[in-house]
Amino acid sequence: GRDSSTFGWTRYYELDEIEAWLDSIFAAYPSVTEEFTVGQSYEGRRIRGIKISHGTNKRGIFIESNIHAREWITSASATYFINELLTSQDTEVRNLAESYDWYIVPVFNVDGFEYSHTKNRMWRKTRQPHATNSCIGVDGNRNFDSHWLENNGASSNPCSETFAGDVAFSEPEAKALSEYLISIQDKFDVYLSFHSYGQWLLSPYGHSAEELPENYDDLQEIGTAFVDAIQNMVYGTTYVRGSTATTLYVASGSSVDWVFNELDKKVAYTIEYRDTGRYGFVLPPAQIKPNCEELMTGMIALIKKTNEL
Ligand code: ING
Ligand code: ZN
Repeated sequence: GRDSSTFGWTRYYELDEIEAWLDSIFAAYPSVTEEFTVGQSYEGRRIRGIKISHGTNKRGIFIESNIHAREWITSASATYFINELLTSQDTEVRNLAESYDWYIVPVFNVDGFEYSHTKNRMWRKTRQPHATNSCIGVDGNRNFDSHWLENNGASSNPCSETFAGDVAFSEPEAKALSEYLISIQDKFDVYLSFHSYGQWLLSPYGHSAEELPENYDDLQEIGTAFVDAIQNMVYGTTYVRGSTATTLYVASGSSVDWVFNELDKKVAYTIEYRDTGRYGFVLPPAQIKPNCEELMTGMIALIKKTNEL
């Protein structure tokens, strides 16, 4: 329902419901939350974010979620994570909440997300029409200006699901996020991009399987901590960690590669949530909570290991 007091994690919500819940969060936690605006989508929606901060000058962690419209588990995970940071009594979660400034964008591709709820459940891209082709939308995670359209992992065909756009940052959403991230670049040093599905924790690079980043070993070690922590939970869910291009596929122009390469944020990951293909993008609502519990456990381990290295 529209009443945000009934919000939970036993079903998926539409954009207006998520936004109403966000408003209720800002109202309930005025001293530790702050709203920010990334920018405007093609269709004119505001791309909203929440900053959660328990004091000044904490290091920041940025979470971008639902860049791909049909990956509904990602915004459910982001709202769960926000709720945990604000309400959990668990020592490790409180420590996470109070030791960092959190910047979280629960629904980044707002136009596509709305379209996936109202018209086409399997929609992935943005919703900006092409100038000359009747196909609509760009893959937001191929539109960033880092090795843009460099290889076969991104397409120059407007009808492709991985269309990179006619130029880098052709999409107002990607352009706005890049500008927002530049504006706060000295305030954060960890970047996470939420996707589904496949149960992977993916580090840079996406653009090349031949080239590995200089801190690859550290990224692998942090990844192992995340994967092991989740494996040891009662659900026994197996995640696999590795570089994006060597573990999943080559894909250039992603937000994570751009943040890693252009903003020099050397702890940057893509999380690919449940499952491994049985339900795929249409993950049953009964799996939302288990998936989110795995995120909490994995995140605690990931941040802990990042601080050790
Ligand atoms: N997967 C990501 C995609 O954009 C990815 C994988 C991550 C590619 C980071 C490149 C860089 O294709 C999904 N499921 O969207
Ligand atoms: Zn995705």
